[in-house]
Amino acid sequence: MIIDKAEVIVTSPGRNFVTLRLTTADGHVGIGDGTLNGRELAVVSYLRDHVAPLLIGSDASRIEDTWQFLYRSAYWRRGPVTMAAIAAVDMALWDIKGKAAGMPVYQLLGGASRNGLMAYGHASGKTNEELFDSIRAHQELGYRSIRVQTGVPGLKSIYGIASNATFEANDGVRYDHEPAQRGAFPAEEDWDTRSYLRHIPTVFEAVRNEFGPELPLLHDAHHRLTPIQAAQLGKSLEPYDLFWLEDCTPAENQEALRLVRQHTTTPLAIGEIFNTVWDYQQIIREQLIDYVRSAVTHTGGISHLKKVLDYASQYQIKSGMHGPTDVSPVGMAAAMHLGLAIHNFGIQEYMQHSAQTDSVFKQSYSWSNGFLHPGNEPGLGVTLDVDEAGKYPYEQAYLPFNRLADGTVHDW
Ligand code: KDG
Ligand code: MG
Repeated sequence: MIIDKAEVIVTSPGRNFVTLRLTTADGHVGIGDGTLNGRELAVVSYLRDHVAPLLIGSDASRIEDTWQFLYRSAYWRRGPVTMAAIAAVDMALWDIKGKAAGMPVYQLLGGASRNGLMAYGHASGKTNEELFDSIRAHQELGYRSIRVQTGVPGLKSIYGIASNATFEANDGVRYDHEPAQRGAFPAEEDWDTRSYLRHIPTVFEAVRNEFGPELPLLHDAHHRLTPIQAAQLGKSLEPYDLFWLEDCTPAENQEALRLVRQHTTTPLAIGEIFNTVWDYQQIIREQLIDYVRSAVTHTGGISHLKKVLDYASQYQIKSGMHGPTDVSPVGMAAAMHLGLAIHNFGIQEYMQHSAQTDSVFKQSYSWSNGFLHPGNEPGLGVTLDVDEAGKYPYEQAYLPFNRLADGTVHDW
C-alpha cells in the first residue's frame, strides 16, 4: 500500500473545506479533513508544501509511525495548523486501512460499544419566543439534547444565533449556522459580560418552565468569561440542571478551572480549540472538566484523539466531540467511528451540513431518532465528488471578533 498521490482539495459549498486525498499504487483512496475555519489556506500550504512530498513512496498501512514521523520530524510541535494537517493525513490513512480490510473504521478501533451516538443540536433565537420555536423545530427533527443560545438585551449580535434557526429541512433550506463570514475582514460584534451574566439564567428558567425538567440542555459561553465570572455563571445555572456548560473560560491557563470547580457543580466541557493531549494534561488529571470537546479534525486525527480520550477515561471524563459545520463530513464521520468504538463516549455535537455541502461529500452516516451512526461502508464511509467540489472555489472568510463598549477587543 505505497502512497503515490497526495492531493489537497479546497472547496467552498457554502463554506470552506480542506480535504487531503491519498491514493496508493494498488488503487486505494483515503480522504481526511484538515479544515481550520478562517485559516484554511495555512493548512493547505502545510499539507501541499511540507507534508504531501514526504508521503509519496511511504507505506499507507503504517498509521502510527506516519503520525509520529510528521509530529516529531517537524521539530515544531503542536498548534492548530500542524495538528489539523496531521489529522487530515491520519484520517486518510484510517480510511485506506478500513477499505483495504473491507471494514468500517470503528471495527478496526475495537468494534461498536453502543448502538448509536446521542447527538445535540443548536437551538437559538434573538428572543425567548424565537428560541422556543427553534427548540421545537429541533425536537421535531429528532434531537433529544439541545444547546441553547440567545441574544442578550442591548447587544446587536453575539455568537451562536443562527439567521434561520427553525431548521426548515424539508424544503431543503437547512439550519446551517456558519459564523465565518465571507469577505476580506472579520465582522465586528459587541459584548458585555454583566448583561450576559444577568440574562442567561432567566433564559434557562424560561426554557425549563416551557419544556420541563427532562430535556438535556447545553450552553456555550464561548471563552468570554474570566474564571470568577465563569464560576458565577455555573452557580447561577445550577437550578436548571445543564448537561454541560461549555468553554466557560479560554482554559489556556488550565489552573483557572480549579477556581470554577470550587464554586459550581454544573458539568464543564472544554477543548474545541485545544489540539494535543498536553492542552488537557492538568485539567484531566485534576478532574477539572467532565467532557473533552476536541474534534478529530483539530486534534491530530483519530490516533491522537483516541489517546486523549483513553487518558480521560481513567478519570471518568467523557467525549463531547466538536461537530459544528466547519468540521467537514469527513471529520464528522471520523468522530462517529471513534465515538462508536470508545467506552467513554458522552455526546456528539451535530449541526447538519447544508444540501450544497452534502452534494460534494457523499456520506454513509445516518441520523435517526436523535442518534447518529457512521454506517458500515469500508473505511470512513464518505466520498468526495471532485467535479462537484470544483464548482465551489475557495472564498476568503473570517470568524467574527468582539469589541467591548469602550473599543477593547474581547474574546469572541
Ligand atoms: O469555527 C468556530 C466554530 O467551530 C465554533 O465557534 C463552534 O463553538 C462552537 C461550537 O461549540 O460548535
Ligand atoms: Mg463551542
